[in-house]
Amino acid sequence: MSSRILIIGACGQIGSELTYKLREIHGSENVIASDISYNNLEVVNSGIFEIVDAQDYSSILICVEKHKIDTIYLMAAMLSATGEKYPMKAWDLNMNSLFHVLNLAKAKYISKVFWPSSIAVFGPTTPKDNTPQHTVMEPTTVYGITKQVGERWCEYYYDKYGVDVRSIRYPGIISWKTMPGGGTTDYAVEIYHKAITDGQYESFLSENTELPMMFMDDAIDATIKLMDAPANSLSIRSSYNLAAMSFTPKEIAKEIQKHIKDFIITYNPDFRQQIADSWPKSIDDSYARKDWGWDHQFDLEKMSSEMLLQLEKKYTTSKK
Ligand code: AKB
Repeated sequence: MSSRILIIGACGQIGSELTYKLREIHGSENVIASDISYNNLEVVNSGIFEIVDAQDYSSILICVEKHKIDTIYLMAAMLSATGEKYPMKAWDLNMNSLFHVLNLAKAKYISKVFWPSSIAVFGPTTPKDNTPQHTVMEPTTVYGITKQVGERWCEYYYDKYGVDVRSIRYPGIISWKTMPGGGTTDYAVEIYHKAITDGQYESFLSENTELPMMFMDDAIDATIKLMDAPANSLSIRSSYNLAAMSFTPKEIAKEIQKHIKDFIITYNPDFRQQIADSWPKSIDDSYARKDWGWDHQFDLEKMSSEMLLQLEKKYTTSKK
């Protein structure tokens, strides 16, 4: 029998692409997309869509019962930059939604949960290079605090109640279909759009700020691999470190210039610089590679070619 899947936060950057991929694998009728509003019409019109408020237990439960859901991907969250502007809202959204889904699993309405964590769980006291799976974690953003606390609760629900919850610490995710919103790594998506539309980009991070990043196809592949892995192969029930590449604004600009010769980058760091400075430069993801066979496909060069090709097509079609 195919899984019956609910994606909460399906209109967002990762949720939207996860919806498309899971529908390819499990069939459109088995994958229900949901969000708080109809803010991504491509997703809304692509299959079954429900309005679900991630902060309202009964809103999720009604949808779970109506569609006989057994697996939830909880993709709704407030990210690092927006979280600093609205600390209590970030805390409420990120924590309430997680508790609701974990409690649904504890009460056996569903049997499996995916919940994304982030490199934001790390802080200024964490070793910056090749950051290990188990290390000092003193996050300084509200978003990072919610992710670190969330990881502890995931492990707790697994240990105490046998809840099959699985998680990845995503690095910055780069994609061309849906824009990210409110993150510190968003510059690495904006830069490709601006390269095509304006031939220039003003970076809100300084030129040598190195951060761990990943192309969307790899992020989706990792998520599905982790969810498909046999439960007894998983040694981490908090959240897995995951890596593909690391680069700086200067390095990504250089790569873009190979395709768009006259592309210009300027730097005007804002409050997000401090957030980026608190995060690792690179990640050791050997547990993910050993436990469930993780391997990335995209480096900076391959990702840049794909981003520019797809965005070029997208902007040309939208002009017609
Ligand atoms: C952010 O920048 O807040 C996110 C993340 C690294 O989790 N992209």
